[in-house]
Amino acid sequence: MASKKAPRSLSATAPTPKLPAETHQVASEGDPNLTTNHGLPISDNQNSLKAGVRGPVLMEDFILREKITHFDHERIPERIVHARGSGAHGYFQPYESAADITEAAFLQDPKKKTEVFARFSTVAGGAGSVDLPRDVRGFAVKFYTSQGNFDLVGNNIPVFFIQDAMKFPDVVHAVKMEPDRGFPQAASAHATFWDFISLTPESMHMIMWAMSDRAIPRSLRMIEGFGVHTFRFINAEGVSRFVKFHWRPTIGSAAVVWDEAMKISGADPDFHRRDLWQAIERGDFPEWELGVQVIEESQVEQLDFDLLDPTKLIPEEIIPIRPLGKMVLNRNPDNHFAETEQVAFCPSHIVPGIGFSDDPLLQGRLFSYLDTQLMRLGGPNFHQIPINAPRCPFANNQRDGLRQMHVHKGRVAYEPSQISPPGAPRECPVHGFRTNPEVETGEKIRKRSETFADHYSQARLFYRSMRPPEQNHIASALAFELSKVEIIEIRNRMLGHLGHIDAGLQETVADALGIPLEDAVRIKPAVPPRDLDPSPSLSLISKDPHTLKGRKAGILITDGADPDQFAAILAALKKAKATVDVIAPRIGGATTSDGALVPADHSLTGGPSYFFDTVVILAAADAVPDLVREAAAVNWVRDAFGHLKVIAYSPAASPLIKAAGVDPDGGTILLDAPKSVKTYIAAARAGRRWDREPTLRSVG
Ligand code: HDE
Repeated sequence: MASKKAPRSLSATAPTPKLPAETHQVASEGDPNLTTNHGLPISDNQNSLKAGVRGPVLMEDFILREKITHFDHERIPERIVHARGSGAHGYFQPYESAADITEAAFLQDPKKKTEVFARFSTVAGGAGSVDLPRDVRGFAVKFYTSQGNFDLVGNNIPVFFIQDAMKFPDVVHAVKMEPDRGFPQAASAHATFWDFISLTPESMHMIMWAMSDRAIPRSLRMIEGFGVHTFRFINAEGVSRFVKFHWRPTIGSAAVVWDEAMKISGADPDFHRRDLWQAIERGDFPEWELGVQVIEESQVEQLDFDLLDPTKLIPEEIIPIRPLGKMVLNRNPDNHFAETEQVAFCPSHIVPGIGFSDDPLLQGRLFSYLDTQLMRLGGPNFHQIPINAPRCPFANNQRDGLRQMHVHKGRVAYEPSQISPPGAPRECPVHGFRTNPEVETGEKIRKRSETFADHYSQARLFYRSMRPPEQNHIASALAFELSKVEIIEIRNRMLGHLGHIDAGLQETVADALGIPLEDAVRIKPAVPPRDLDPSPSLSLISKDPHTLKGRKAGILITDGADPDQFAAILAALKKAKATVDVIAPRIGGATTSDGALVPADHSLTGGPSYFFDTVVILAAADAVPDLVREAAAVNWVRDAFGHLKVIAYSPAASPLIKAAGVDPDGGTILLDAPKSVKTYIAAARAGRRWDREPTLRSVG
């Protein structure tokens, strides 16, 4: 901050200079002095003040005390849910005007970009937990529109565990680490979660999603996002329609397999955060298309469920998604704490043209988020933190409070006023936000609507819309999670629910758990489940775009490898738009047969094959015996095969392939001819070898 010279004398006619507008800016680059927080230049930042070089530290050391005190206060309460998040800046741009359905300013002009900040998160774990637990992912976007901030605070799953906000603290307490023992961290595989779930039939649809591959995404760049609740769009004529928000990644969605997720969590707890950061740094900007399912008021009665029930979705096959525009994330945060940690999303932040529905879960959220930010960010001025501040002008008569950063001028902080200066803030009847005028009647009552009572039909719809590998994964996930529940009655009760979803699923899980089917608790559904038409658009495998774009290949290379083969593979992968990392037995790199050094991105132990979507092994005959003896090398190949990846290998690497127990199939490509590079790329593009899975795992 540029220092200003103090006036020599102060008098009634020469008032003290006023504070510059941005007094909270940190020092600029041209001002290298290290100072205390109060501007005192510091002469020594290495040593505390002591009585003699070997003597005690003096209480007088106000510089040490200021530094340590600040440090002691560097953490704020973490979010009770969604504590671990990764964020990025970017913009949203509409494809065309959506004026026919909404007057929201940011959806009118295809030439206008609106700044956004997105934060992706896991739900159950703490801020320092891992990126790849089985969990829902938060997908929150703040649009800094010309009419104020619009926060679309969604998840990567379109439905939720519960129907009423009253149950939220319960479901969260159940999934979080158990309060007496303080574990497990970031995991739903424990008794309290399944105890609650097995007594909460409305959660069954969400459970199918949470046990599916959606809960272990390959990358944050590849998750879909959903507003979950039904919202409203209102156009300039005041016509209101219901909408459901959808985000679709333009590179498609993909997941890891469970064994990979567990291994990645150990090898790189920041797997997703790093991936997002690196993609943006290299200019490979993640993109999502925003769309809405639009439901006319007249269509509501035709739906076979209640639009206000957040445990239900509308299959795209019934109401297609209307694309609205694209979000591009093109800038990493400058500071994780200042931006990603302090960003405060509130579903109540909406703009003219968008409205709420009476979904009781949404209604509860409208209260909860403001309340949590007051606590988390220390008071009512959190909107002044740069990441939260609207980019459009904002003014009102709210004043003071903890952490007030603005120096409001004048004597009038109210309205109406005869003496307020010209330009003082006034309400705006024309452009201002107006609540959609809905007629509400009814008795005051604590009761769930009967239209919310069908808890199994859509769980069944989801399960039956999955392809066989995806169904197997759901069964495996249920068996894994329930195997961690030591209370037999809870397992048996869950089995009872599964019977209402799908008899085959119930049987597979019972078998995997080693529980006789007769032990399943008999549960009487409030409404008997129905068979709905499957929705293929819910299956990730059915929608797999078969691309290497945005995917990552790992090339394991040894000394003496063929440089031409390396160059050919590298070029082909890059042409297919994959990112490539090189792995060598040692981090110093590998020297190919022509004496050139290929630098390594990872050593063998630092770059396990589960970091990559597809792998290549380019080994020279001399180097292979060492690899075959090396557990890390054998596991590298064994894991790649076990995780259903396409593997290409030079003929000399065959003994390693054999040592890893690989049974060659269409996904193992021997690089024995120039055209085999092409074969490899085609196979890698097709993605995981689902046909291999039944040969490797009993459930999947
Ligand atoms: Fe949240 N939720 N939530 N939630 N939620 C929070 O707000 C809450 C729900 C979601 O990256 C908290 O700032 C209640 C559904 C995301 O900062 C808290 C209910 C959906 C994020 C809160 C729900 C979400 C949060 C914790 C039931 C998907 C992270 C810290 C009535 C549509 C946003 C905070 C970020 C965060 C309350 C249910 C999404 C405590 C009471 C449904 C993505 O206020």
